[in-house]
Amino acid sequence: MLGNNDIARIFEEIVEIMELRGDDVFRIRAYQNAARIISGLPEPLSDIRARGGLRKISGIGEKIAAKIEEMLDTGHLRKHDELMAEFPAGVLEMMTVPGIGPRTAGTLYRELGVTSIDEMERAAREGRIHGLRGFGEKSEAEILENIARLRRRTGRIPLARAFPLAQQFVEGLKATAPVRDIEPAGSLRRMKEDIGDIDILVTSDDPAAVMAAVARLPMVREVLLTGPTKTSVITDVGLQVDVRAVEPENFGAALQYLTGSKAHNVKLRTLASRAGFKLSEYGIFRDTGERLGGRTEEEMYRPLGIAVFPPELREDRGEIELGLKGIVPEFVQVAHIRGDLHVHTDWSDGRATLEEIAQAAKARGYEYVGIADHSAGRGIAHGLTTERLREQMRQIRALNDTLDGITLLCAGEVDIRRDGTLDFPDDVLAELDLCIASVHSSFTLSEEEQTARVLKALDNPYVDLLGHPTGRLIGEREPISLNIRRIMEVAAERGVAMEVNSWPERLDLNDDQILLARELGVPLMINTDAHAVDHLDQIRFGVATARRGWAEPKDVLNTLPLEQFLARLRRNR
Ligand code: DGT
Ligand code: CA
Ligand code: CA
Ligand code: ZN
Repeated sequence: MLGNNDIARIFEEIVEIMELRGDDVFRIRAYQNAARIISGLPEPLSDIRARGGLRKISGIGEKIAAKIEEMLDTGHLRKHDELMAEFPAGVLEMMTVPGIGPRTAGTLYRELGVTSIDEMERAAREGRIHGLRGFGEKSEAEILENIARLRRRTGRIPLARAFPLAQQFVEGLKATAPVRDIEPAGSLRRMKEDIGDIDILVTSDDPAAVMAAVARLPMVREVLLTGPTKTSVITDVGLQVDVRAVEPENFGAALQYLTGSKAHNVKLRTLASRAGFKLSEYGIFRDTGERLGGRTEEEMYRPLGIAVFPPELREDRGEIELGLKGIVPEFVQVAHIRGDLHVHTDWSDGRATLEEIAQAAKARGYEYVGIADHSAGRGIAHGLTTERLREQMRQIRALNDTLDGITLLCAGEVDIRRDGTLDFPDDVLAELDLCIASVHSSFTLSEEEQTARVLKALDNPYVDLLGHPTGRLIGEREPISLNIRRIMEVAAERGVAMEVNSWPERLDLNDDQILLARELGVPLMINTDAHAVDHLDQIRFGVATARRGWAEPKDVLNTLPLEQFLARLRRNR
């Protein structure tokens, strides 16, 4: 059963293809109006039809009404299918490039056989466009420039950058518009590591006022579209934000729908329809049309006998099956974390002093915090020599005597050299409370060499934790080639923990790898890799990633009280 959004989208695609074909503008306009009207309707088209109201919607004529009926009955539209078959899908996508309208896209397709943005870029680079009628060298250069602009605009953004932006929207709208409920949905609510666009859902007594307020927010650079219940904007960092207003009694339904993921929704809807229910962004219904709920997310799942899983886990990785049994495990939360073990200070490349870190950790309710400055092999990071590390350990132990309610641990982030040996001698490693071993160089070794290198490091009996195991930097550096399963098997066997590094560009291990680590019995630690006091708050991104990997408190060593935590370290086992 298609919802209003689906039907509006189909009409929008018809408009795009008719424009490509050069069809009559008046015929096109009918579809354009239909899409706009439908996306603004407060009620499902199926309901409107059921009470005979389809043809009474202002602006919807007989022809459009019949097409809506066809879509409601069959799930698709013949005319749409036929039109879609006329052009490769990539040609439609070409029109998402700023400045590329249907006329340009159509010409490039017909004259040069160009069927995608990539091919369009290549044609412009090779100078094949400026010979065509109506195209000069200037328009060719503009095409390249606009493709680059689009790439910047549609590039996915790391969660940690999108997250504060969403908060600014929420705070900004609360301050300037009459919002009641307001909640980010989509991939941001699921805390996915990168975000395509931000989806925000609101209820209000005056949705139009909220829509107007969205366009006035200071971080908005461009308004893409604005209507009575939906506004889409581009922010100054190039990220799109969609704000939708819904009726309060539909809030849970819309939140559930817009949180997704798509895979979770598709599975849920299939299951629902087999059991004689229908789910949409307007609520949960029986086949007879009776509405069972939709004010809260809980109301959407309860009639199906499925327990509600936290948003981070809604990726169709087994949560629906487990929810059907009524089981929702308790997943790790920030409040479970009793200490951050990977913190840099001004002894190496960090900014804060030992005292500042101790106080900041205590203020966050921690019991312990691990000072993990770099070893000397990492020239760029003012790494510690053996002598300096011993001096730091003396100071930490002296400081602990003066501290109340927080314990500093002597950790150390020792470099794994290219040959797998470590940067500090064993007798120094033995004096630490805990040792983190990390790769910071030779990122391009083959999988065989890289795996052997890390396994060699795990041979050292003092290595308690493998730091940011894959070394990836999201959007900057690929993960090193590792046989991660092999590494995990060895880590599990020896009781070496693996890190969930919360640094926004790292999130390393990632969610999939955390799932694997749990399956293989590898203990985890969630740390921030903080280089300043404020970075300690980034723990939330590591915790969210761990939740996406289904981690429970028992899987995460630094949820344990100090004594038990120390007892679980490899060196003390
Ligand atoms: P993003 O924006 O690419 O980071 O990822 P999402 O998950 O935020 O995706 P988005 O913004 O395209 O759509 C928001 C939610 O809407 C998505 O999580 C689930 C729902 N949704 C989107 N497309 C479909 C669909 O075709 N079927 C169903 N059932 N739900 C969909
Ligand atoms: Ca989204
Ligand atoms: Ca979206
Ligand atoms: Zn590191």
